[in-house]
Amino acid sequence: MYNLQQEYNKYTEEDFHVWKLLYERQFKIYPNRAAYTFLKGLKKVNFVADKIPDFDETNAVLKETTGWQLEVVPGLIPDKDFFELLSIKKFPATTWLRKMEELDYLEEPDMFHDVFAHVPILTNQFFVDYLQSLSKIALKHINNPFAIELIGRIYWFTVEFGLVDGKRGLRIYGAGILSSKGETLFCLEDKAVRHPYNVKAIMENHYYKHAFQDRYYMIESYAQLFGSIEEIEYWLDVALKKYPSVSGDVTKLDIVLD
Ligand code: HBI
Ligand code: FE
Repeated sequence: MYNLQQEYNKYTEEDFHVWKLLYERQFKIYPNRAAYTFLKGLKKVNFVADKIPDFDETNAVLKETTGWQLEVVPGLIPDKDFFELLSIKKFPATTWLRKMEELDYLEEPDMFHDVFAHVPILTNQFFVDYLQSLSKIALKHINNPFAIELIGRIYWFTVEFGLVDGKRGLRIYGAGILSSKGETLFCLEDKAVRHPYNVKAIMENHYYKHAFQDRYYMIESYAQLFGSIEEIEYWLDVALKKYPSVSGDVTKLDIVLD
């Protein structure tokens, strides 16, 4: 699709320094915060502080684990391309790293977000089956911005900002949190608002891209996530029937589904 390669020999001293800094800063606050499945996956894909991951090596591990592969993309890509790649078990990933002055926040996801934070959980079969199934629902409605917004909310509150409250206690699996020091600390504090995973509630309310989330949703397991695909299709159909012709900025739209 994009026909891009990771050009490993082009990484600079600063790139390696940024990777190491971000890796160690996150790893230090992960105990009792990052999900067990994420930490297990991090070991499996063999990400370390002193080495920017080589996609060929990462792809070899993913191939033999869940069969997924990393697909190099230049940055944010259109929803159609994004979901098409996920539907064929390819995870879109950038290969460039933020600069030192962007350490704490950057507009677009860089490789630290796409790879360090998103990739380890691609070793979990329930999670990748959920991701692939969700992308297939999106492709069925790819020309309906309202439907894509609702699916985008589900993606946002699971893949990017999801929490899991399993047998080991409350932990983080969402990549948008795991790649951010501030939100990794904030989301588990008492002042953060947390609800049990709820497909209807997630679809009904808009979200903010550039601030800590004003609510988080907790799954009990990745099996529950994969098991919620039918419910996602159900509530999406309810929404499309109740709001047959939505126009304007859907990203700020709050709806009522029952
Ligand atoms: N493109 N590269 C990239 N990475 C993303 O996470 C991404 C994207 N395009 C669209 C998108 N995410 C969101 O709109 C998803 O909800 C589809
Ligand atoms: Fe992301």
